[in-house]
Amino acid sequence: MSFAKDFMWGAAASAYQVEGAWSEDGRGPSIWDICCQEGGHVYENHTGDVACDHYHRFREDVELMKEIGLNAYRFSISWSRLLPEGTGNVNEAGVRFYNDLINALLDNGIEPYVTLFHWDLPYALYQRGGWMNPEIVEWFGAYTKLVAERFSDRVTHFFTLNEPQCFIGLGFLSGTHAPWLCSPLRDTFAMAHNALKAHGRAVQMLRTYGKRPLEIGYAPTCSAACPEKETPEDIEAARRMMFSLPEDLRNWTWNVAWWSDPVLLGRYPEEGLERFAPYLPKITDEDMRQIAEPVDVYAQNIYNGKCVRMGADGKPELVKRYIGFPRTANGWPITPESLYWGPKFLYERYRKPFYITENGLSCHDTVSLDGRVHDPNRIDFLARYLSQLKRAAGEVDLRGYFQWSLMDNFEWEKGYSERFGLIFLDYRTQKRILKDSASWYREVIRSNGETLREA
Ligand code: GCO
Repeated sequence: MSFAKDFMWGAAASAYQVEGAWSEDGRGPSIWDICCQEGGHVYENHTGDVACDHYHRFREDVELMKEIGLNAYRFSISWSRLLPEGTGNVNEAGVRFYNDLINALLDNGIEPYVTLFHWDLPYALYQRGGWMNPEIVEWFGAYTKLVAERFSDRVTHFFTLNEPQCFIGLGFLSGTHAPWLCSPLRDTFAMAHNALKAHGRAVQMLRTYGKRPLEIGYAPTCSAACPEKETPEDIEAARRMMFSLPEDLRNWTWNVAWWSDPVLLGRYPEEGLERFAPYLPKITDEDMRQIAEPVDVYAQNIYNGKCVRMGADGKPELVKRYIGFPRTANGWPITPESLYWGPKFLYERYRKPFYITENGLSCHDTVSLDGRVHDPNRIDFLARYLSQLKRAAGEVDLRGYFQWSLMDNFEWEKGYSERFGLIFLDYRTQKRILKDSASWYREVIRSNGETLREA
């Protein structure tokens, strides 16, 4: 099997994780700025105040993207860099930064893919209720209108939200992400519904104010369900597990269907409407119409998956991982088949052209005596996963793949302790070093995946 001739090979990053310049040139604070600066939650109290200083070094970084041979770069816009209070006054210096970044990408033949929201909610809006306040739908709409007016003459590809499972689930259920809250269940369902409505409002604004035909998508995340054996029974068991809802309500956000059925199918899953009924906000037909504003593509961040077989009772059951199962530096399981079964099941259900918007791993990367960064584990991981994705290319309308991440960066509550990049960052000097995996990835891109083994 081969990837399509126009398949996009990219890498991804996000504003708070790489830009730094947290209060420079008029940028307003986000909840991550405030919640990190107060200390007490992030590894060694790291913050994104400086991060990779991408705000000042983006031209060098675009040169490195070109050296790697990327033909796409997925980045997010800092809402509070454009609108310091989240609404109202526009920070023209912020607009200038993103215009310069977009122009540098296009000048180097790299297609910009913009994520509108990658978790860095303007703190001023958080103070006004944030995702709990239904007004956020229009706040996000107005922000999107500004982005469309200023950038859609050159940017064609937009993803509205990155991983609502995380910014609601980790921020407000487990409390392991900013603003570190363990909110009442009903609040988290209300926030989730507002977030999905905000997604729909953003689609409407991009359609109305876009300056060219746009390709609009959405980037949730999942742990893909993979059959233990490729038998009809185990495949059916995995398919059912893939779209099931968690039993444990305190972990309810970790699912696919509650977040994607409304966007792609126009309805919440029946099972959830029944089980979650005591905690749900008022849901109107107008809400569902807005949430289901048609998108052009669907996407998913997939790092790993779970192994599933059909139980003797006719119900899907998880297969326990064997002792010594391979894991990445941050302990995530290595499951290459998740990049076949995930896209396969998601495409089967939602029938939209599909992107992998994030995939990659953290490694214990260091600079070796020869001054280079050898990361054989990343090369092996990517070779295995991309071979599986290539297998999916025969069944799924695959449009592109974004490696997480372009460069080592601020890994949320883990601070700078995890290294996911194709580019090594020496944070003392901001020196960038292309890792061996960057050179390996360049050959994969040049061959459009032909150098990859058949899965
Ligand atoms: C996510 C986020 C990224 C993370 C990456 C590694 O998927 O959690 O989109 O911002 O940094 O996935 O955890």
